Amino acid sequence: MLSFLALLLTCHVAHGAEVCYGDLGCFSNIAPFWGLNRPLSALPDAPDVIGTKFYLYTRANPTMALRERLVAGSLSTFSASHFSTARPNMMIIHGFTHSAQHDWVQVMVDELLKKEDANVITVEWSEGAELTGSYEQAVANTRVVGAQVAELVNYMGTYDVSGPESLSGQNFHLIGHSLGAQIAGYAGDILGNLARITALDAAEPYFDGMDAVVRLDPTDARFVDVIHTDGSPFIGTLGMGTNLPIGHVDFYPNNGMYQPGCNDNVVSTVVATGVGLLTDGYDGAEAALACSHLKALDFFTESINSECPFTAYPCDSYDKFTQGFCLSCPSASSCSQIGVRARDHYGARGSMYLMTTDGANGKYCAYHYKVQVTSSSPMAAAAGRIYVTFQGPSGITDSMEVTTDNMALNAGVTYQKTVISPEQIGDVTTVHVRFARSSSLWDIFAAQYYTLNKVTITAGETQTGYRFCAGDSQIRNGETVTLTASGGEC
Ligand SMILES: [Ca+2]
Repeated sequence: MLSFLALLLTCHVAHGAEVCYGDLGCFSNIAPFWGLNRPLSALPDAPDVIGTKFYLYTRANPTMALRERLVAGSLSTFSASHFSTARPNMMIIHGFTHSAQHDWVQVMVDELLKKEDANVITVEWSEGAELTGSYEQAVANTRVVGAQVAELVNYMGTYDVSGPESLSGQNFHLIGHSLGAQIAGYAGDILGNLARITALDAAEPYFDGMDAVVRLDPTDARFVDVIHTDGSPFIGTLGMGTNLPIGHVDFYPNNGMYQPGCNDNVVSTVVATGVGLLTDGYDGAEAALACSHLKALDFFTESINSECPFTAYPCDSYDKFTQGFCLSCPSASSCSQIGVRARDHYGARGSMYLMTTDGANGKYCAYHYKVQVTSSSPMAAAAGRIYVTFQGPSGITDSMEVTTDNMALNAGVTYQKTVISPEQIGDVTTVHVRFARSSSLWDIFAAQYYTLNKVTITAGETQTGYRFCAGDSQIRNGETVTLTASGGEC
């Protein structure tokens, strides 16, 4: 295998070449744009082959039918449009096999314009990102599109309505999905003063392990926030996004590899892809094959105007996060919010974790709670599972397991977990604790009841704690005890 790779590499060294496309610059396919992690390195297609186009949406022309084409260097396209230098600028860049005409682009435009009176520009480069071409060619083409994005941003900086403006990259937020995130990186690298890049599941194949000039990295903008949703390895599991931290802040919803509601089994995913292809054509196939990869779009779009904050928490690992160890936000900048509002936590850095729902009820955002259940001491050793439901003035949660499968339940031990509720239930007033005794023969001598000392709940989003004293209640198999909030120690 290695010798085969070496042969490939040798061939490409021998065929190393360069193309130049006027003001966009010259592009070669030798190192650093070639290497072990990119054994096939194509030269980018010419701009007229890629056919990149920029379309402006504003609150005055918010639909695809009313979008206005902007051309770098063409003053008339700007003066005839609704563009205004007084507004912030956002640019949406699609990835491999997509186009600026995909439904998700219009939905994202709608939400951005609902939130803010902005210039929202969509980048169309689908002819350079076609499935009928090769991924290797689309990867190469991202460099030309990145240079074209930078060219337009620079032109907008010098475009003059009523006097000198200095718009440039300072007031720009590029939002890129998959290969579009890498395009944003190239544009930011050229501009040097770009305000922000949001990477939505940035493409992994041919980028992971490459030099920072080849891929998105924190030097490409003053603030780079990354949402990872499909970060399992491409080889073996078909994960299309990078799992590596590549921004100032990297968000890993649900651990960033497999998303709730998506199939994480390669074989059944491939079967589902075939079924999708037969029933719904390409979109059906993609919905199965790229399910987790597309969730980054859903999370970002929902975050724009969501009442639910999409809070994310710094943690050493997702395992520790699910075990309830990381729901505290000791300072204002230690936690962040996934999506548009990540900018409100400019000082927050590093890897952040959060959980979401599977979106079955139309939204993904959820509220996090750390639940701690403490057994009495002394108590007879029990075995089984513990479930907790809690409620406040605005709602009640589902029943959620605090244990992990049937386990030994010993005296004076606290079992804890991070759980989520899709609804904000307000101050927690009541907790219901249920015990399911293990029916395993191995646990035949375990106590017939579990003895509960107290329950503590901490709401991550509000950083508020609630304590519920149980007075050493004995809970038998299948029974539930209901506790109300206590003021002091138990
Ligand atoms: Ca870079």
